[in-house]
Amino acid sequence: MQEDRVQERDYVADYIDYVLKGDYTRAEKIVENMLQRMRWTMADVYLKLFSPAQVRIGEMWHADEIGIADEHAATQITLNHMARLRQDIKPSVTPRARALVTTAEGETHNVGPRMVADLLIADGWAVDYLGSNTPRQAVVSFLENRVIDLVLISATMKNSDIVSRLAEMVSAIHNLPTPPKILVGGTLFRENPELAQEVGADGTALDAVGAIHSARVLVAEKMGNVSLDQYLQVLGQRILALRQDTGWTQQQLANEAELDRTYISAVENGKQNVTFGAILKIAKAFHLPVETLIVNEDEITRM
Ligand code: B12
Repeated sequence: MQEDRVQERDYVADYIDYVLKGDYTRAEKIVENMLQRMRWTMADVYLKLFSPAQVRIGEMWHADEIGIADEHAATQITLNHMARLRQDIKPSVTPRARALVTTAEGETHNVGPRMVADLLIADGWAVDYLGSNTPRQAVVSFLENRVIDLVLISATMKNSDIVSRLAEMVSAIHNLPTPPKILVGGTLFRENPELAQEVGADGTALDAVGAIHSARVLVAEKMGNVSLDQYLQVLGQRILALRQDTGWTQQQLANEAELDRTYISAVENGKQNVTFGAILKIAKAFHLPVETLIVNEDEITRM
């Protein structure tokens, strides 16, 4: 255990050394070693390798030990490694929900929010990532044109302008006709978690893994507002549309799915609390993967 921790520290030190020298390949070998030999998850690599390295490199710049160009070049290598790991994630066919990740207006620290966005993607979310420093009105307009379940806002700097603009952004988002939930995080909130409530957010979390957990909880709460009837309605309409596209009668679909015609009729009318077994049979009859028939909240709120 003690040895593992020493080893981890050594890897972080080596990784910092390589990225500061611009040695992408050796830095990549460390990442691969963590994933393959040490069996680390992507989240482990983000939190136990990239995060401490990023903090140390930033601190070196803040302490005048390296120049800003050295810091930028090193940070870019880490962002490239993250992009490479992100490429390996197979996006979910039926996303858990849709999230928007952004920073507070005026905030430029962008590695933390990128980590949060990537781990959400790995957790099966559809994610719109805006990077850093998007004006608050632009974020709100973006939300007006999309169905987003959760907005995650990252903030690092204590600057009072940033905090007040962030509170304004949160308030404008809450005033949207179908407001998404809002999670805030980053160094600012880690140091002062009560601030999350003060700016009007629905929650906060200490790190990117905590962010994923809180994101799931908030969206589950929001989903709780959607009734079973609404789910069944959307599912019924989807099955009806598929049947009509195929040119089948209800009886033909019933035969193919080995179900009763009256059952199919009730399903299409959103009146049947359909079992998962029946959904499987219907998907099979259409030669479609079962995910095609799983309804997510986006479609319900769009109705
Ligand atoms: C790296 C760094 C930089 C880099 C940024 C590189 C980049 N592209 O991001 C550089 C060197 C460029 C930089 C610049 C500056 N920095 Co700086 N920087 C840091 C440092 C050392 C680490 C930040 C970091 O990247 N951490 C690693 C990431 C992965 O962690 P994280 O951001 O905390 O994110 C994690 C969690 O918080 C969470 N999370 C993040 N976002 C979200 C969102 C949600 C919704 C949730 C739930 C969770 C979550 O998940 C992440 C992973 O677990 C911190 C000090 C520190 N020790 O934190 C100072 C620090 C943030 N910087 C600071 C300052 C002041 C600046 C400058 C303004 C300095 C200046 N005088 O110019 C400039 C800004 C430049 C500009 N043009 O705006 C101050 C902020 C002080 C304050 N509280 O106001 C700090 C705290 C240093 C200090 N002690 O004074 N900085």
